[in-house]
Amino acid sequence: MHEPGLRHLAAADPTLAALVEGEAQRQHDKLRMIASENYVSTAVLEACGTVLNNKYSEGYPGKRYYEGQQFCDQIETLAIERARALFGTEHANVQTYSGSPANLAVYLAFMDPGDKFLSLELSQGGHLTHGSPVSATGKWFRPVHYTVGRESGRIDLDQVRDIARNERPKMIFCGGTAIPRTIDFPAFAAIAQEVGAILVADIAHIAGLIAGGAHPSPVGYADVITTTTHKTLRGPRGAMIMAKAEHAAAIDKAVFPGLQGGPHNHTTAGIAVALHEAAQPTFKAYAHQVIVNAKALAAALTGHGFDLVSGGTDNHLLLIDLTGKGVEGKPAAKALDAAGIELNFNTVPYDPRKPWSPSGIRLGTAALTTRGLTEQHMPQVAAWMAEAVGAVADTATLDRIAGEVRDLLKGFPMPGYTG
Ligand code: DSN
Repeated sequence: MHEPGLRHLAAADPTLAALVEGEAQRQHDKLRMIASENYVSTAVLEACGTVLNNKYSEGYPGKRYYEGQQFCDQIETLAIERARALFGTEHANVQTYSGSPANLAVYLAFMDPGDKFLSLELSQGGHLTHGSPVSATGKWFRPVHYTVGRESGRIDLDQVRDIARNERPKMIFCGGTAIPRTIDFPAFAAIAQEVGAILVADIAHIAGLIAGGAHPSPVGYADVITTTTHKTLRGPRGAMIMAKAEHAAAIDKAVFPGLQGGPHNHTTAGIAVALHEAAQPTFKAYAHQVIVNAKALAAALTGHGFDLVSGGTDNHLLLIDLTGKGVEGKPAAKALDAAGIELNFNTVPYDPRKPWSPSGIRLGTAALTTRGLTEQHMPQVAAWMAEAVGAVADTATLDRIAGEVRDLLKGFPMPGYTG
């Protein structure tokens, strides 16, 4: 059963309540390995489901356009202060609705239409909002891209420097959605400084690892840091922008009134709770275990003949080229889902196939680590994955694996679900 309970929802709208209960059960029974997902705590769920939903708060604490902010001001201030303390930043804006609006706000703060910026191309591990041609950021601004090495699968900082020197971008993005290796923030900062660009670190995927001291921090190197709050950071669906003090006014003005109206106070409260949780010693242990698990899984998958982009991982994320397995990413992802192992099909660098039917899969260990799985379980996870990918049309095998996954997960409680 879902926790907090859905008593009132079940009475008012049994159809919807049943769907939510179904999703809770699904999340409990599956090995959730979508690299950008996690399980939030029951405390975060409670904070997000409060009367804070009822309140408009356009503006910022102490300067609002609506009355009645006696508590919302304190809640937002708490979230800001916790973000600043956890990451050690001078400024934090906790109002952006999610990662894409957060990045858009950064463009609004620093760029004019047609201005040039440098980023990792989406198909190489970047993000839609880092200048993909289908994104407003690719239509309204002029992206130039760096890539990863064809053989190494890693960002080539000499190439980044060469492009930056030739193109003189106004902004440089580092970070993305499918980067299994440590981001060298000092090197990016040196390049940005040399060409007079604003350095933006999009740490959406690794924010929790940074907060837990398991990945180097961009603080002190990047001018601006954007992050979602719901991936390794294990908070609600939302985002934050952190920045050096000199950029605070530009960022705040871009978020409100530049792009958004009222902040979602219930989400702000959930973010405040998640930041408090992330400041505890147990979260440090969690962040390190995420990486231990990812490395153990990488080693075990390599043993099963999987081809990992860059040869492994430094963080929570694995990107796998399935070409050598003779299976495309999408049928593999669907077979794995049927086998109780949830991940996403994904392009790999230099993929000859298209994003809707790419050559690879992407997975991460943030959620299964929240459930309590350790490196001891990773050889079994890899064995299930190898068997499922080798049996994409064999429903009986996939069903059997799904049952084994369910059996294993019975021993690992899920926040938000009481069984
Ligand atoms: N869609 C997110 C991810 O899965 O990485 C990024 O926005």
